[in-house]
Amino acid sequence: MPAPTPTLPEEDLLFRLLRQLDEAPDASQRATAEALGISLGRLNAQLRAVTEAGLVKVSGRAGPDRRQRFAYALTARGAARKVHLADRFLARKYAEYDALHAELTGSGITKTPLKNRTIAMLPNLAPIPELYVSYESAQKLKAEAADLVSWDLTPRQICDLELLMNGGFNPLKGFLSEEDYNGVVENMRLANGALWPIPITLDVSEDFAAGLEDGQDIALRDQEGVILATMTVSDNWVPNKAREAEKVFGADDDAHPAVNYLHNTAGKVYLGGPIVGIQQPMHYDFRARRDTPNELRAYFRKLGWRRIVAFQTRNPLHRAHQELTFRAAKEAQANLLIHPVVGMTKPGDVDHFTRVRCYEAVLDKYPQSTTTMSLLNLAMRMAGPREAVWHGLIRANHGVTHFIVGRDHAGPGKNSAGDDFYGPYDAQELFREYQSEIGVEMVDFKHMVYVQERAQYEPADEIEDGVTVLNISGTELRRRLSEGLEIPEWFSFPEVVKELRRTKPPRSNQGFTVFFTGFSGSGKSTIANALMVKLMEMGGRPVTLLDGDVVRKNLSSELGFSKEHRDLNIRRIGYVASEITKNGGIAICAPIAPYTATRRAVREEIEQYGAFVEVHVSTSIEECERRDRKGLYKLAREGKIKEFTGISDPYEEPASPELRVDTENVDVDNCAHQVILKLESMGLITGD
Ligand code: PPS
Repeated sequence: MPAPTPTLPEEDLLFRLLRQLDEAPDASQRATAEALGISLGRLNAQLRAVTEAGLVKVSGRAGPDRRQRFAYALTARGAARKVHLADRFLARKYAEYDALHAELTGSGITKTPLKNRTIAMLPNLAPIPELYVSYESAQKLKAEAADLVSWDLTPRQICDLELLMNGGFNPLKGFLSEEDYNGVVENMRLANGALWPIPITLDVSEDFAAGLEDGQDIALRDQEGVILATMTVSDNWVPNKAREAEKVFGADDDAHPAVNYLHNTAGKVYLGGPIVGIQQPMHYDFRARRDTPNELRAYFRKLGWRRIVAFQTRNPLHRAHQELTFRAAKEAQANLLIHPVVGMTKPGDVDHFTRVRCYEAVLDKYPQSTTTMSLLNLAMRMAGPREAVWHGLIRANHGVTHFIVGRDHAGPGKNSAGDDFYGPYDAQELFREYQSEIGVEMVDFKHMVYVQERAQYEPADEIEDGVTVLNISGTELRRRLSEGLEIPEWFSFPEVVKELRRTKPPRSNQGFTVFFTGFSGSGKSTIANALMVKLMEMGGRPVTLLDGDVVRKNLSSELGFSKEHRDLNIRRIGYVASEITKNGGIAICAPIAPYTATRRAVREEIEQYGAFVEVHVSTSIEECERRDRKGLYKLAREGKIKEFTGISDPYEEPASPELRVDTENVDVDNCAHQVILKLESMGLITGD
């Protein structure tokens, strides 16, 4: 007769068994049974059950004692189950805190028997569940994971994973399943009804996804190959990205940075499944300023902070921000948490190193012990209203009670028709609607302006007519910085301005890239060469020419002309140009670069460090073919060269380059001169 299928032990025993095996895998069965307070017979039955359920792995071991013949170790699934059970235990305890709180304050009728109670703690300050396993399990999992298929996480996925693992994205337990994803996209809810506005998905390539089976464990690694987590793949699907863009970001328009990312950077397939956290991503910068949700909660408990208002930011703080946050804290009778995002923000933002140095300077301007700062490794999506709700949920997980939501919170800028994606107060409205579910109270941002007569900042809507109101917009500030103009003390703190100037010297001292694009034979290389010589004559900065042909000989000799290879070629050029720009040099690039999305990616990479000047050499295909300097068009027409740009392969014309030059009616010297004039007008080169 076959042995009856063992059933899994009830929840508490299962948790204690998994914990025991995890903490003391080498203990004898007798010691394990004793630790759990059950008989050896029962333990054996339970061990069979958990082994058959794939939660525990048994391996043989030589030893004198019969009962020590086996060693037990949690599988990745067992470790995940243990974390899940611990969460459920904590959830029960929170319910008990709530009941106790309700009873003591008379705010509810729930009564919980005293014997089930544990210490009372404000709910926002009690620990929240993380997805990490113990250090010992992590060591074991790391060794086991050597055999697993690995996915190398993208920078954005690393940010997401960190917040999944440390509880910042609580209640998520992994990357979204298809059912959860659909719920989030359609109505901001997980399948179980919990509020969650932004899809947290593991996007991968089709090739990678095709090799996976349902229920397979995979290793998630950082860019150096360090294993951060394992994931049990429960879902593997091709999402409808256009739908995601419409619903989550409000429009399927590539002008939105996250929509652009969705279509042009993210993989085609999504994987979903629970995560087992092994270790946090490593950060070498500002370590003392980074806190997990539980570390922040512990900090607030230690300092006795009960009400905390958080300020989310991706920009340097100036006087208006300092005034506004200070007022918000007073209004909410709360302490203040400056909680800047240092993961990924909007392309073109001031880098986080500079910003953190600026924040540190501003921290001194608040009354002592009222304010603290912590860095959040979030990858923003710039999703406006939905993002505000998401930010609120993340802050609730970090233990805050109040959250400042301003005008155009997490706004992505203009859409491709030149209009705003969202209304200026949409974010506040959506937040207000979901406030009680988020569990954090909104403090709405007052737009602060400087009143000259009273020499102070005041909310714009409270100012009477007839006084002089001063304001400097973000664009104006950038202009003043790039042209080395004065930034008045009423606008910012001298320490902040000094930091910004250190990072962003006037444009005439920064590096930049001139990026020519156009058909083969359009004259790109000739103009680029002339430009290089003119710039070298002026002196002051090193000039490097990355010509299409030359790059293909040196950097990209193994590449052909498929879309994939062209993209790779242009990205390599972009990478080298960005390094040159970062280090203060001038890079001149002259590839065909036929695809808009790739040119845009290169632009974004370079604009972190300096200007990107796109020059479209607009010679028509007919003229290029007529000139046919290299005889390639003839060969292309004869079908002897395949995928030839303009003949048998596409060229997407730039819609709004910084400059368009026409070689059909203008000579090379004049074209190069037009570029010089453009550079002058942008402040990149000066007469001196
Ligand atoms: S791309 O698309 O930007 O990667 O192309 P690029 O690196 O600029 O290389 C273009 C030069 O390669 C020669 N060549 C071709 N061009 C286009 N299509 C096909 N199939 C092709 N095969 C060879 C051509 O001489 C280009 O040189 P330029 O300097 O543009 O005339």
